[in-house]
Amino acid sequence: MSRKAPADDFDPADDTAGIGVSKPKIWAAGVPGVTAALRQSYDQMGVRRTALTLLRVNQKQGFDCPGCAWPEGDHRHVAEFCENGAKAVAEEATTRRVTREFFARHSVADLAGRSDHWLGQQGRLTEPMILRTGATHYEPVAWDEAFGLLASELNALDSPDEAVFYTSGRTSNEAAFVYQLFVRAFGTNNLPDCSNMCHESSGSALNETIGIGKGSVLLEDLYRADLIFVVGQNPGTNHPRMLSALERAKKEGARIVAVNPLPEAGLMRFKNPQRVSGVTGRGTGLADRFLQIRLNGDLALFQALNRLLLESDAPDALDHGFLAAHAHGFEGFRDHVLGLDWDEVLEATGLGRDEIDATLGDVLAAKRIVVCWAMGLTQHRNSVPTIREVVNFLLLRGNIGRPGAGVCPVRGHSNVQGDRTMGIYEKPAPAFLDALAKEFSFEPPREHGLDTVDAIRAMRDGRARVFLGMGGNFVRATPDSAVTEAALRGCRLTAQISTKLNRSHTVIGTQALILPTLGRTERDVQDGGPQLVSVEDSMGMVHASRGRLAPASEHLLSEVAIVSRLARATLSGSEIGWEAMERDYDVIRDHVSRVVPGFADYNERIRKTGGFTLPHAPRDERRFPTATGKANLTVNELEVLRVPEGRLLLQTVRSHDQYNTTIYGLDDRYRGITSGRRVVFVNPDDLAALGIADGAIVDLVSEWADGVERRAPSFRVVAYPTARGCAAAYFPETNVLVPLDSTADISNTPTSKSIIVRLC
Ligand SMILES: Nc1nc2c(c(=O)[nH]1)N[C@H]1C(S)=C(S)[C@@H](COP(=O)(O)OP(=O)(O)OC[C@H]3O[C@@H](n4cnc5c(=O)[nH]c(N)nc54)[C@H](O)[C@@H]3O)O[C@H]1N2
Ligand SMILES: Nc1nc2c(c(=O)[nH]1)N[C@H]1C(S)=C(S)[C@@H](COP(=O)(O)OP(=O)(O)OC[C@H]3O[C@@H](n4cnc5c(=O)[nH]c(N)nc54)[C@H](O)[C@@H]3O)O[C@H]1N2
Ligand SMILES: [Mo]
Repeated sequence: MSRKAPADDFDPADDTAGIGVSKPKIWAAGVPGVTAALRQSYDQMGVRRTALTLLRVNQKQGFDCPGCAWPEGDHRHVAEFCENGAKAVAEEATTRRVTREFFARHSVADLAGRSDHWLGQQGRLTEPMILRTGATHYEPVAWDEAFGLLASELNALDSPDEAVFYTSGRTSNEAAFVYQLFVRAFGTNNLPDCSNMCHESSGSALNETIGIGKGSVLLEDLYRADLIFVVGQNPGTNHPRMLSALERAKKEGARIVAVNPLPEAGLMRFKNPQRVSGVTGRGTGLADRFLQIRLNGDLALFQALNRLLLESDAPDALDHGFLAAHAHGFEGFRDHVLGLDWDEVLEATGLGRDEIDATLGDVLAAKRIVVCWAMGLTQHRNSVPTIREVVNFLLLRGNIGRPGAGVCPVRGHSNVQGDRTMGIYEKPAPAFLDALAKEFSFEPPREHGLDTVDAIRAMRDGRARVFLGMGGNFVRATPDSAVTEAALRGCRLTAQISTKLNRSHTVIGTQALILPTLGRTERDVQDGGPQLVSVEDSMGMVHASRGRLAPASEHLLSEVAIVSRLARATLSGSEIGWEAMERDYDVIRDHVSRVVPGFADYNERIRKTGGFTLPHAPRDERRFPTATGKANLTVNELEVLRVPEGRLLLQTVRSHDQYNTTIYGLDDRYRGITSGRRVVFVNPDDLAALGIADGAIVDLVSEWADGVERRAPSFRVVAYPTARGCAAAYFPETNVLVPLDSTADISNTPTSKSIIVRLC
């Protein structure tokens, strides 16, 4: 077997050696969840700090959990946190520190050889650091010098479009608003963000079909639904609080259909750790029906359901009144779907016709239907058509714009939706730019900027030379690791605004900066006094977040302060009131209230308990602000993704012990994995057909049109009940396998859930 090292990994063979494998779990949370969370919290921050911090998560006067974007209900439990929220908090509130002595001890080359897990375990960053041209070690730098360097490199570019300004979705509304303002005042729309790799496909599909790129349901709608689809999502790990909502929905009478190639523990059965019965009892069976679909089979499934609805002789199969009044494109859609080929449907989905017919029975019995989804739908080449077909499905029975029904893309990062609302977008709407121009008396650039994939191409080709990251871990989250690493190394300067050490501090340009910042859990005090920030959850609810802990170091600046000072250093003579905004975030919110629709009286409403809900025309008024003025039914071609003989379709997923590129630990409890991450899950029948033994060590090699060999070495094969032909392995170790040019049509999202691989 080949041992060619990937561009960026520590010794993979060591990692594979100690992996333990046991039977996957069929239920989620309960006692092991709570104990696992508390163990990690005590470990990172001690008992007293754990109690103080975790009691503040998602409380009405507390801070917003940095774990995920699932909304908080009105009736919060005393401890409205979940195992993985607790881990996210512990990761940030840790008492471990990365100091100047640490950087003196470890050269950049040394750090680059460490695992992601090790880097994250070192603790919080404490002061700004610089890597000067030709140096081997980071050294401390004064904030002013750091801003001066960034400013001079930015101003030395031939064009503002040679700079890339990335954002990860933890950034508050206030920081996001000043950041995009700075970037546009500097002169570019190069604002790629993690959304480009995440729910961009949802935004593209929803904008076109219903006129707004956001979900149309509130928590109450889930409780009123008769039928809830959970498609391409693993809430037991990634949105644990959603399980409580699903449990309640079931109690109120909803049926749940889970659509997934993997029988994820949380979808099958759930024990609620917030209730005593959940700790001791058998828990709630969640999914009433589990459709074990093949990867990328969802367009076929929903189109098949749509065909069955069109052909059904049940009198209320279609909501004719709704379609006549609110929908556009029915005839074209109908003619297309009636031509659907059943053989292709069965091939693409891997499901039996009886399963699809039975699901139609669920659908016909349900007056109100919600479809929830996450990365399983968004990271394929045909993701936008797939999500459009989900919208078709809901529209046919009038399931958008009434209680208990609608689209529910479940967002990832805790403020990824708010960042977009605040203007973090490479393709800003003209109306947004007009409002910005009017409010701040400047002419923002109109030309579209670079998204994540195009930003990598631009850096690779020397068209972009300065990179600034507002949070996140760009080099590790992005596809085609070898290409991306070379792209960043080609920059003149890479700078990261971060809370924790990560790979993006070690794969760097000629010069590099680490700009350490406050996290959600910490007090943010400016000259104008203590500040609050705000975030928007997955359901368009905006609420305040107030950190309570003392900052990890006295040298940290808030994200708002960093942007404000950078703007003053870079934009000489700028007439925008950067200092006033930094002094008092109310000033930022006043600006927002005049620029962004839905934010009138922002300062007043954000201080009301529970915050406020943003308007959503389809949800609130059954109004669809699309090009046609109606909800658009669309025609989506079904192309079956065929995998050549001897190959598998690989999806890259999260383990239970990670937050994107942050690795909390090396176990994936629900899937029965301990002490390691380099595993590839394969159906036992596929293993038999391939002649590979359970437990074998293999390399994963991806095969793509460009003929380049992309290899991730040394994975332990785990026989696992995944759909036939479909394998799974963890990201980010497998990002090296995702070709940069393999992206979703329209949204340009990397196809992280459908990579053709061979095991060798
Ligand atoms: N603890 C924790 N919480 C998190 C995160 C984290 O890393 N850790 N990340 C946050 C972020 S940014 C995000 S975006 C979300 C991600 O939340 P998820 O989308 O739940 O995350 P993934 O691990 O990518 O899981 C994708 C799921 O879709 C299924 N799937 C894959 N391909 C297909 C397909 O073609 N069809 C169908 N039907 N299913 C498919 C997989 O089997 C898996 O269950 O979670 C957020 N919350
Ligand atoms: N192969 C594959 N690739 C994927 C995915 C996949 O499923 N498969 N998923 C994609 C998805 S959905 C997403 S969202 C992206 C995630 O991409 P990113 O958002 O770029 O990555 P994260 O790992 O969430 O970023 C973690 C870093 O953020 C910093 N950080 C944490 N909190 C804060 C804060 O409050 N402020 C600041 N300034 N910094 C902070 C810390 O330094 C930490 O190391 O990855 C994408 N990449
Ligand atoms: Mo995400």
